[in-house]
Amino acid sequence: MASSASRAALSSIPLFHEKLLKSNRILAVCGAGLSAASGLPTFRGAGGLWRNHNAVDLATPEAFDADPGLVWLFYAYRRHMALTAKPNPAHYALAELARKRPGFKCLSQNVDNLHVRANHPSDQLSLLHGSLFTLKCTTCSWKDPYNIADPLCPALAPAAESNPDPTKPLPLLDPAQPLAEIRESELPHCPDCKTELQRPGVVWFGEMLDEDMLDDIEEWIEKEPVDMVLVVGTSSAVYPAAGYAERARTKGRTSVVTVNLEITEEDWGRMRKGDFGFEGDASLLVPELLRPVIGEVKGEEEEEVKV
Ligand code: BV8
Ligand code: ZN
Repeated sequence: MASSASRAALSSIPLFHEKLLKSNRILAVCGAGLSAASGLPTFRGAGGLWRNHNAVDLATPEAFDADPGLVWLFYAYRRHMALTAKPNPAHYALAELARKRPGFKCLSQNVDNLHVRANHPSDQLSLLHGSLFTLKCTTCSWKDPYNIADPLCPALAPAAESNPDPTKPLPLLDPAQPLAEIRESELPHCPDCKTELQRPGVVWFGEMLDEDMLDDIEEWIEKEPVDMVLVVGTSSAVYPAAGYAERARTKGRTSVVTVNLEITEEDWGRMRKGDFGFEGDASLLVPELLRPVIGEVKGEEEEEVKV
């Protein structure tokens, strides 16, 4: 159990800045909490339920096979939300850190494309679980790397509707409101093999992550000791993402830094000497924590996304 003295050290911004200024090899592992301030729901808490479905249950090949219309409506809704959202100062701060620290690599579990829209250098960004805006064939190798059509097709138009009456839940989200049945023939099909359905280019539970990306990350971690790991807005419950912070730790050298709205007693108890914990909103904390290296974060203009 971290004593109050050590708790003070664990959450000392001046001590953190001292370590940051000496850190060249920095890894970040980000989750849904990073995009919370952009208005996107997280998986735990209220955002974890879509209609009366657990988001995690819909993010599986089994759910797609069972009801592709429902799963496509779920993803079409998240595409719409992510398109109408904007990167927040934490996304821009991490992008600026990448420009200022060539030894910085950002691993993100988020599929909302906000890192890319915040101009995060692509060679220092690994989107572990893919993107809502990549489309794939369920069967052949056809892929559309960047598609922001909203709605994607007429049958998915309910997901792109804005809420007529903000005092009431969006009908689409109201489990009491039955959903119009969507026939498979109405869903987007692969332009190559024509017969098979398109699917969102995200990694579903039980599916492997991209091998080349995993090898690239392993190589990066192996190359040299890591000075700091920033664990931002994640419940660290999904693997392999949740394993990277400790995987990158070199005893006595690496500071693991937790930035989260809620840091549990257990989390504090797991921290080691030289680690840090900062409790609060990532969009406020990350720019402040990185200021000695990145300066003031300006809400930069979004550049056209280049694929
Ligand atoms: C795989 C894309 C090989 C789709 C996602 C080892 C042990 C146990 C299980 C496994 C294991 N290895 C593999 C598994 C199985 C499984 C897994 O990890 N299961 C878990 C549930 C135990 N992993 C897989 O299936 C992976 N594939 O391993 O393949 C294989 C295959 C079969 C069998 C063995 C091996 C694929 C996992 C990827 C799944 N796809 N997303 C989509 O998005 O729809 S995961 C998805 O959920 C997200 O990408 C993310 O990863 C996760 C949600 O977690 P977070 O992002 O952290 O969000 P959460 O809401 O949980 O937490 C938010 C946090 O933010 C909270 O802490 C909160 O306090 C904080 N917060 C909130 N607001 C703020 C904030 N912080 C700061 N500021 C704020 N404002
Ligand atoms: Zn195909």
